[in-house]
Amino acid sequence: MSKHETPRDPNEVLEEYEETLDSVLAEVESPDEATTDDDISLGLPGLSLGRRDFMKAGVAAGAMGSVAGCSALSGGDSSAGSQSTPSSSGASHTVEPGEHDEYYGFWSGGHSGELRVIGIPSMRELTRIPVFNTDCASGYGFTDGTQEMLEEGGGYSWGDNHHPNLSETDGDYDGEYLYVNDKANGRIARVNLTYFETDAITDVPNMQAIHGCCVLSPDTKYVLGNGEFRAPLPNDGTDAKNPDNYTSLFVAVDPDSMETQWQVKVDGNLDIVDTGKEGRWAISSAYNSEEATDIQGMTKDDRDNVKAFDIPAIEQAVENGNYEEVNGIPVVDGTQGSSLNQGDRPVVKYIPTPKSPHCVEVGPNGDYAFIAGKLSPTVTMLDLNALADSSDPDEVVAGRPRVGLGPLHTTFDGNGHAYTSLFIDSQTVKWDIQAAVEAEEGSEDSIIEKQDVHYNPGHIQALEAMTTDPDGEWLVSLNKLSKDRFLPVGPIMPDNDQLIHIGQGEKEMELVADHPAYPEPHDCVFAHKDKIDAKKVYDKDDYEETYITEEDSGVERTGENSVHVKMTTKRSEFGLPDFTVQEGDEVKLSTTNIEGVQDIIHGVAIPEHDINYAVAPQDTREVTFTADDPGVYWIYCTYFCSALHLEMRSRMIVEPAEG
Ligand code: CUK
Ligand code: CUA
Repeated sequence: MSKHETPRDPNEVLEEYEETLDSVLAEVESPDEATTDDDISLGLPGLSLGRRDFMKAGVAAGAMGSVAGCSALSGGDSSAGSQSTPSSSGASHTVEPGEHDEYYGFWSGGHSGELRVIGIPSMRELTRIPVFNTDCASGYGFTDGTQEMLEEGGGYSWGDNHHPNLSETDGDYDGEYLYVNDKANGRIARVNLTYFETDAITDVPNMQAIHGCCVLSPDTKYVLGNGEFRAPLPNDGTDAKNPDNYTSLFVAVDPDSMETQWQVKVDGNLDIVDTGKEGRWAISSAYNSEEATDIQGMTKDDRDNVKAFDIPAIEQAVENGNYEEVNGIPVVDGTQGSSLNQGDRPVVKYIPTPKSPHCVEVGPNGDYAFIAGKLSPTVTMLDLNALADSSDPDEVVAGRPRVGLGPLHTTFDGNGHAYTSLFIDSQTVKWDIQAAVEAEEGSEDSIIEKQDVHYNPGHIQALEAMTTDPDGEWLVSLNKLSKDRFLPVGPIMPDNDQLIHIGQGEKEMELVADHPAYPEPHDCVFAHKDKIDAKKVYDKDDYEETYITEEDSGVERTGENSVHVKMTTKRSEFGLPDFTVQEGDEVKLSTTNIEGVQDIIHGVAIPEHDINYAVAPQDTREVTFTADDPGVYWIYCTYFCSALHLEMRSRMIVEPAEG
């Protein structure tokens, strides 16, 4: 059934909204918060909404739906499937067989620890890049270099990546690197976009959760990270039971060396971070200014302090020696009482903002930071140009439109519009930035339209929205719940990434596709395909490993109990049909794929030794293992490389130790 067929009865729509609200309430249960006839509690202390507010939101959106004839209130009946839907605007996201997408999308994979590369507008998954996880298809985490990198990067077997960021030059993507945080273990990783592989992981000292993560515009001077969890500093057991002495840190990591440069300690929690376009301000959202350790305490106050980090002022403090060194890292005191915050150039400005605000996105021209209220139905716009001279909310708050319930993230089309995800309303709201500046605080005047999404969106992202020059056209809503949108696949359901056509902002939003996502993307970032130069064959000059030729293939004894086995791979044979080692030998196996042809990958699997890895054309990979048990072990190729792929084998013979 087409979503444009029958306009719906407004009463029915209101009823549906009531039901949605009830189910939200059931999910956020809180037995002590009584629900009265007049007030609806979301089970979060300090937050209650008049039932009338809720009705009003429904009616307003309903009116818009009937006037514009759009799908704003079509609710669950939208027929947009994972195939292309013929659309009234003529927007098609179909990419014909053999054609390429226009944009790369880089999706964080949440607690799967990986990144996913998705083509826009087709939404086809192109590849996955293991980052904090291990991956047996590529051998990431099993080969010598990658295993060491994970080991030195903390030795954890998983991570929780949320915020992928592309490196910038002059405020635009330069296609070199992608940086992503590990919220779980306080790490930042770098992905090389020439080969689409993780090449560095930094385990940042003194921090448990690095949640917000961004690069400092316009030239990626630092990768910045927000410590979310407060803990004693140093966290060595001293003062463990006294939350008054816990602290949160903000960190700057060098994008080349990936070494931690400095940290700033602040009051309250940090959450998400984005920077202005001039390299001075990093704005962090925050919750728990109450510095509590439970949910009641964390949500008690009506306002939390958004923090504006003055990067040059912090650098100056470090240079002047105004820091305390903790675990080798200079930690600058950015708490409210710090002497560094008393003069006319404080290192951190505190700006009270309603209420447990979740996100920060700086708009395209760098004038405003948009801070979504989460527990307040508003987005607060900070005037970054006014920030240098004041942190008085009356002077730096440029606008505060009321956008709807549960605003979490905002994105931009580059033509004066902002799009905010509404977690509780399950909508994307499009609004006019200038109108919001001119309107009263709390006004809905700037709202242009609302589009239902399914369901409960977190991040939304439009094409190149984080650059100085967004491209518009497509927007993706990353919805946390899919509920009834897909065939049931057991109780752990996929998320639902929805593609919405926005044009250049002149059009009505149109929902075009649903795409299930494995748990759990949080954020994504898009780059035009021309900005990324992905190589199809390795350049051996880029690597230090010794390239192995067919003549090099052989076994070299390197010690009483160690051997170095070198062999090539090509269609359809390993450089050694067999090789012999002694029981107990430590075997270092180096393999080079000597193919020069793109897309001919060979895999090296050694049964019963827990080894499998891929070698791409012109690449060399190494593994080290112990040959514990005497016997014959067939080594076979795991990538279907030729008609004689099954015959592509070698034998490792492990001779019993003497005596
Ligand atoms: S957070 Cu997940 S929905 Cu890490 Cu950007 Cu807002
Ligand atoms: Cu080489 Cu299959």
